[in-house]
Amino acid sequence: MITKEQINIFDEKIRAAGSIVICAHKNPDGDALCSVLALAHLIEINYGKDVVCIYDGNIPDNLDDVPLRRRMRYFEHIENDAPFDVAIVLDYGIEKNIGGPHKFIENAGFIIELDHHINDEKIGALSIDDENAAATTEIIYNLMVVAGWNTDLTAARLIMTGIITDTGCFKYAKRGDVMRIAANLIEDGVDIQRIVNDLTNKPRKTVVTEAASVGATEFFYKNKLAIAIIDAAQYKHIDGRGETALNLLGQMRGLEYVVLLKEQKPNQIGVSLRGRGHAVDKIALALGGGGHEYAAGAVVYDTLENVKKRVLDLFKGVIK
Ligand SMILES: [Mn+2]
Repeated sequence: MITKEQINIFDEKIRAAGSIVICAHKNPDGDALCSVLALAHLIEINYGKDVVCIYDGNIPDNLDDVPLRRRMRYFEHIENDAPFDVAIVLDYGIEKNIGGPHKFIENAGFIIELDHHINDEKIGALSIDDENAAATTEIIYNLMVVAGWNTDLTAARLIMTGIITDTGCFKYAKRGDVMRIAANLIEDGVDIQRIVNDLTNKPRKTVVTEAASVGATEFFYKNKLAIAIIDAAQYKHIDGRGETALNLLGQMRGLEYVVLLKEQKPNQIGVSLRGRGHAVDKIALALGGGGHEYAAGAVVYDTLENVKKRVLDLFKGVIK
């Protein structure tokens, strides 16, 4: 529930701001990127303010066709002469996920956060969080409605892209609310098929590399756990999390858990975890990461071999 008081503070801070910056977590996914762009766009059309949209890491190629994508600026290209009056942090989970933009946040005059991750240490002086929201763009939609903002098709497409990303195209939707929002967005003119086509438009190398890693997958614990590996040489061909590999393995009969280990650099392993009706968030936490119940991840600073051993040990206690 977004309260009148939250809206009033948001309104007052944005009206008074001479400069506004927005960011989300490092290596933004569809929800992180689209929340940044949707909120920046809505602030611009409703308050007439310029908003600086920044990111750290890499934006996956499959988000190239997202509306306003070109507005995203790499944080190191920002000249920070004076601190921003207002910083807005979206979809970030925990503070260290923010990455490079953190320096602009901590200097800012006022910090606002909108997030759907479980997080007890909030960075925002104003927190418009909702752990039940399926996506951060769902919170932005609710803010827009409660505040009575003007909107347009660009904002609607961005909000829908965030929802489609974080619900795995509605597969993980747990509440009717997100479906009702999606229904409203369709009536406002959003074309779901076009968004899904744009999001699944990957380079050949990416698909072939991810498929090869699926082909070499190892299975453990009576074939309930799959571990696929993308080594350093393959990593440069994939883009983002390795969704193609995760989705393909996620279709396998009898499988309960999917793990994808990505050797991002020597001794830096990205771990993506998916549970098929089984929770993986606690395993991600044990690895120093986080995420959602059935889709979570971590980055572990160790060798591929050691990380694989740790993952196997953690699942040993979980799989019956
Ligand atoms: Mn999200």
